[in-house]
Amino acid sequence: MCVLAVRGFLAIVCLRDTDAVPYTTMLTLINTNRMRPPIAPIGLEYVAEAAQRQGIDVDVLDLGLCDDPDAALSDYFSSHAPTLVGLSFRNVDDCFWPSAQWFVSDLAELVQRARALSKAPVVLGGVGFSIFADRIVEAAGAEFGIRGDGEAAIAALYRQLENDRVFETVPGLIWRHAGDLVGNRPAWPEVLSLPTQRRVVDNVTYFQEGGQCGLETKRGCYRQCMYCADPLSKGNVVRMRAPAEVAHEVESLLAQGIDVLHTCDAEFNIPRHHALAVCEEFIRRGLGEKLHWYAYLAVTPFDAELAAAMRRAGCVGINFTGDAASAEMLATYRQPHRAADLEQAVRHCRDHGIKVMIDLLLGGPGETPETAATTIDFVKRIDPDCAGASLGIRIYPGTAMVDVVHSEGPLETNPALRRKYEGPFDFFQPTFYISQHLGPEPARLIKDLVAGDERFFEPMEERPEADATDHNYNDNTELTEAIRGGARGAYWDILHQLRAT
Ligand code: B12
Repeated sequence: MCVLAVRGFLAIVCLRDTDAVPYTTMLTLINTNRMRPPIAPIGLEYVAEAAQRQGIDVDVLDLGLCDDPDAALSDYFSSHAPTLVGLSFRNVDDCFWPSAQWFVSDLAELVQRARALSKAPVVLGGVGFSIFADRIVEAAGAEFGIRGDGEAAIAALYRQLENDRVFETVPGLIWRHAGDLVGNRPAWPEVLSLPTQRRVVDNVTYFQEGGQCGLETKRGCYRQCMYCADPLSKGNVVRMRAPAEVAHEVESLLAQGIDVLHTCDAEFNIPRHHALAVCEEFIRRGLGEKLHWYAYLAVTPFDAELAAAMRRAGCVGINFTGDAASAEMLATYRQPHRAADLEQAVRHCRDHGIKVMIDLLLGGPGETPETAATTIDFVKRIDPDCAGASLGIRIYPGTAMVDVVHSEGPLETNPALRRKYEGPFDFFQPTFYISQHLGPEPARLIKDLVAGDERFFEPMEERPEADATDHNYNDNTELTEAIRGGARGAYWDILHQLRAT
């Protein structure tokens, strides 16, 4: 393995047995995510290691850690002629109203740039990418895209490019055939095994600059929350890793000095038995004493036994997908939990010394000032450490949210729809739903309901001058600086601690 420094950062990692031989046949994987604080490209890392296990020479060019991505690309391609270039595209947009930043144009520029520097075909992949796969392949002008899990698919594509080009055999592949885009079903293998050392990406720098590193214990979600895109990118069947494999990965990260983690599962406790098994394995290996970790959880199933096991296994913070506490809005969002479950969940966290954050989704179909007040007042009373008062639902094609919006009449005249782009409505671009019943200044209304309660992360107002800070993790200077100053943990916890000082 060789590591090359690009302008002060470790940006290129080559996975080869020897550095001496000039390679012309290889797979180059590029991380395109440059948000700050930086999040390590765990998906790209799993893909790189899987390709390497299949005997493919892999380079990882990490633009997330470069001062000057353009120069890094030129430097790299001046001495490398890969067979295939893969770009990971994690965030299609920032999913945050009213900033509504969209990154597809940047990706298209990058694809152009790669094409100018290399003859290799370009394949796109990633979690955000998988939600809109066809549209992004088209918009970015790439030759290929892989929707869903990338581990098996990337090796299969690479082999087909070297051999017979039978693209129908590559899971999740999108390609051009006779001028049209065609696609295969994604690979969401039921048995999920990801043996990994976590040394392909410079996780140590990501830890220092990003405050935590990611870890997956499972993929996929069978819940049917009306707004959620996870089933589109990860499938609707839960696929679980063996707890021993997960624990081994934690040990590899600990060996690098990385001792604060965040799960990358949709919800850690679905299913509960697997969450418990992972915790028991961590406890058995004594990891709970060496590690702090945070997780996203559904509000149910959660009980004292799971809370106790999570704490003993090193969990220090849980972010619950609360959405709402009003019965009407919970039903609208298709959440199986009730307000009382939310109260129980907070109590279990308190009893077991776990910090607790409740993510709310305000402004969905049917939200009124009364339902919003019910939710906010209830959350104040049950007293979590923090609550994210997000306002506005990003509408993803292929979710039930789209059916609801269409059932409300023509898009053009629907007062609930918010966007920053011109022309016909297109949910490929960030389009948000904020119930019109919240009036002309919904963020103001929510802020009034929050009434300065510091436990809440408030929504942003549409008037740009109105907000000094926010809890958008896209280019968040406050967070980035705190992490540089030594803060570690989930971003809500870091922001919460900053407020307390
Ligand atoms: C955990 C998480 C977080 C954590 C990250 C913690 C950490 N240390 O990793 C935190 C809370 C920090 C976070 C923040 C944000 N997040 Co987030 N996050 C997730 C979550 C739950 C998991 C992502 C993940 O790592 N998955 C695990 C990896 C292994 O999977 P993967 O990346 O998909 O990779 C696989 C495939 O995609 C593919 N693949 C990946 N790369 C490549 C490359 C090639 C070439 C190929 C062929 C294949 C391929 O193969 C991989 C292995 O099979 C997802 C939702 C979800 N369930 O996936 C949202 C999600 C990715 N987040 C999202 C967003 C919007 C954000 C923020 C922008 C929010 C904000 N405004 O603050 C920030 C961005 C932060 C940043 N710097 O990038 C959105 C993106 C959707 C979109 N509209 O683009 C998602 C999908 C949630 C959602 N539905 O809204 N997030």
